[in-house]
Amino acid sequence: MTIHALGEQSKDTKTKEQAALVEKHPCFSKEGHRYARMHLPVAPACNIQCNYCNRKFDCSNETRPGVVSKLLSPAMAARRFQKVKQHVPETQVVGIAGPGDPLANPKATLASLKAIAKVDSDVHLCISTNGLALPDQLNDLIKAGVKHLTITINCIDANIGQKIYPWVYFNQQRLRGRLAAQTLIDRQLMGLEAAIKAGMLVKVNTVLIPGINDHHIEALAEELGRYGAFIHNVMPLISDPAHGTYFGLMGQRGPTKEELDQARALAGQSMSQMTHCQQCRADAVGKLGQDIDIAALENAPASNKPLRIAIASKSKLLIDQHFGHASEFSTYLVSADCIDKQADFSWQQYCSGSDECEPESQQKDLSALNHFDQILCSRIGLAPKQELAELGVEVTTQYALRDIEQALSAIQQQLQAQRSKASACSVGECG
Ligand code: CLF
Ligand code: SF4
Repeated sequence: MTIHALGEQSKDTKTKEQAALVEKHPCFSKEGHRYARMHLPVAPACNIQCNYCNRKFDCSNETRPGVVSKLLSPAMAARRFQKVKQHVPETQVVGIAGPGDPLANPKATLASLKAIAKVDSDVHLCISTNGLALPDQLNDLIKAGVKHLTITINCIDANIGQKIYPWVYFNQQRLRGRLAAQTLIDRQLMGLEAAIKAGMLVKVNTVLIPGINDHHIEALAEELGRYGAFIHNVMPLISDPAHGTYFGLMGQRGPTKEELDQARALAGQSMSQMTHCQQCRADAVGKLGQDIDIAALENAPASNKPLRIAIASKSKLLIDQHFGHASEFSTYLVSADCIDKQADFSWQQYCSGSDECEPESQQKDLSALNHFDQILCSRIGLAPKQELAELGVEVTTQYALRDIEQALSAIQQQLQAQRSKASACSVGECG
């Protein structure tokens, strides 16, 4: 196995452990092209502003401009992953790359990573960040099992940086000018050093902006080499005015192919270069250059694997109990073909049982419920609902006070409808 076919300037991989990490990652190794990656669009906010970014579009650090079709909650992300894995079993990498910055959305990012690891503990977890929050969140990423990291570092000179970043939000303050750029650069380098020390495989992305950082790429790559970054990805600025970015509207052009080649050649003297980047969307799925249509996939036949459903019911006939008051759940397996009653699930109720919610009493660990796909109840508070979503469990009150049988049969009909819609598409009735 040649694991260093990363580009003309490849260097030896340092350890066997790294080799295993590189081998199946389509971005870190050209040989990883047999494998697919999946991005989870769970991170809408950002803590900096780049002049090549318009928040209506995906993060330009990792994505070509184009709206994310739909933001996902961690629970939705886990379900999408299950579906993708069934249809694209080569999916070896799950990344979070926007549409904002994953570390500016730490709760959703970490919850999504946890939910994915629960579904498949072997999948490689990958994060792409601007690096501002990295020093604070590195430990959490390591604990979550992230081993592949990308930091977008466009320069290490704040005089250049202030032309790229109009502001940086740090320590509850909006910084501007040179101070903003210096703060970001310091944090990026601090995070880079710590991540490498912790054994992560770190790629650095640099957006090449003619007249702004093109003369600086060689010095930047030298510094990245000194730190021990694994690979460098010099990407061309995309600055179509139609995208509404500051650079696009100001007429800042992107590099020509010759300029890009030259920058990569200069940077390649110090750093292995990635040259096969697709500047993908924050919701991209599939092998690089062969993205699959996620909307079509979401309409694909439901798996035969039944949904595991828990119901909060006092009467055992109706869905008539508040989630917080349930001390046991009726449980069912529901698929397009059958509804099977399972053993009741005993549970230490979440609230004290009084009519009013008492926040201080709501401290229970909900992870024992994480083997259910859905919980049906009459009411639920926002906090447990969010916490369960982060565990990959969807809670719905849409069947409140309805008959259990009717609710389960409505869910089954949805699964049947999904199945027939997908089979109609597969015989060419679409479009
Ligand atoms: Fe995604 Fe980025 Fe991970 Fe790859 S993409 S988070 S490292 S799994 Fe890859 Fe896409 Fe280029 Fe990014 S081709 S934009 S480098
Ligand atoms: Fe946009 Fe990404 Fe820059 Fe944030 S880090 S401003 S989302 S390009």
